[in-house]
Amino acid sequence: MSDKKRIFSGVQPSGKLTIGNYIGSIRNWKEFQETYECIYCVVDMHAVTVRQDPAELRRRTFETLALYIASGLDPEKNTLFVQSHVPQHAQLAWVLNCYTMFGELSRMTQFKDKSRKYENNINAGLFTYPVLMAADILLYNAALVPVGVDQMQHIELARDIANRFNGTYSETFVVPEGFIPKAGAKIMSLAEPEKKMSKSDLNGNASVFILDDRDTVIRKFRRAVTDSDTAVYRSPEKPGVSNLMTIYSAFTGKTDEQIVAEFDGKGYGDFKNAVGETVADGLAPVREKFDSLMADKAYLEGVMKNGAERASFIARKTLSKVYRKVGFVGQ
Ligand code: ATP
Ligand code: LTN
Repeated sequence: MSDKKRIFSGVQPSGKLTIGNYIGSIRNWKEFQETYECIYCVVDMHAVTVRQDPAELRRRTFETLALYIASGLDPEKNTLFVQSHVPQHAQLAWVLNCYTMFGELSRMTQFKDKSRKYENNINAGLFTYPVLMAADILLYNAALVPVGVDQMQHIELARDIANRFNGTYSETFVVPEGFIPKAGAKIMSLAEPEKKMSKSDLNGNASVFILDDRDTVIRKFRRAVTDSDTAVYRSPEKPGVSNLMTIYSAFTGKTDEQIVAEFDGKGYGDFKNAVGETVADGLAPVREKFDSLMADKAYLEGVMKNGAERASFIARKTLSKVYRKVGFVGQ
């Protein structure tokens, strides 16, 4: 076993992944593969906190794994696996539930948002979602958790749970840190730029999906909501344009000054076209790789199986330590 620090992160297979997921999360993960021991999970158990069609969930689980690989994660260098394949996640989550307060969970903004959105299905899993997430992270003693900014509150809670457990017993868990990308930690909706771009948005023009074809990507950017001005610059009064600048910068590496200079005197039409074409070009190789991976299910199954074996090795050790500390009789 290496003595590199560990990284853990995950994405729910709950819909088509957006460029928000890509820029804020997955595409940054490959940078860690040489310096950390990286574990990336497809969190299917989190996905069922919202109703899922079973056949679709199964297909999206494969798709999410394929997107991890297509985005540059090498399955030899990273442990890639599916959450439900490693039962220790649920087992640790149960124990951690007993070290998490009702009040803490009630304050989670994601729970409040999702309760509003799915008012007919405010189930207990939706409420304890952050505890399962804490279990994901603590099971592997991950030091760093790369996520978009919306997940920071959950990571803070995972830290509190780890500290509480460590304080009650003795040093058991590594207390994890969140890692937010410098740029693009929160990509906003193209239709309502005050809202986060989300894979479950019901408005088809709000989100650009990683697997959208070229014409669709360009069309969605052309329709992006901006404002009545024409000048391209970043400002709190221009959330739509600012968001497009963030996306353009994420795909080109250009600074705000360079973008402002590039579109000086050109207007929004040219700017939106340039963003659309750049994003479409940037996503094309990911889509190609994705298509070839999806054509080989057996390969993906092999990656999952191998990943689950590697993950289980660590997970079993942590869980048995926890069971011992809380006083369960060993077998
Ligand atoms: P849902 O709409 O189903 O809640 P989501 O699009 O928010 O899903 P998640 O699976 O919850 O996606 O998140 C996966 C990762 O992508 C997380 O690290 C999250 O922080 C990041 N992420 C999600 N949306 C964005 C966004 N708009 N900008 C930046 N990062 C994002
Ligand atoms: N809740 C996360 C997905 C997730 C996760 C994790 C991320 C589940 N478990 C552990 C990082 C580490 C989200 O992105 N919505």
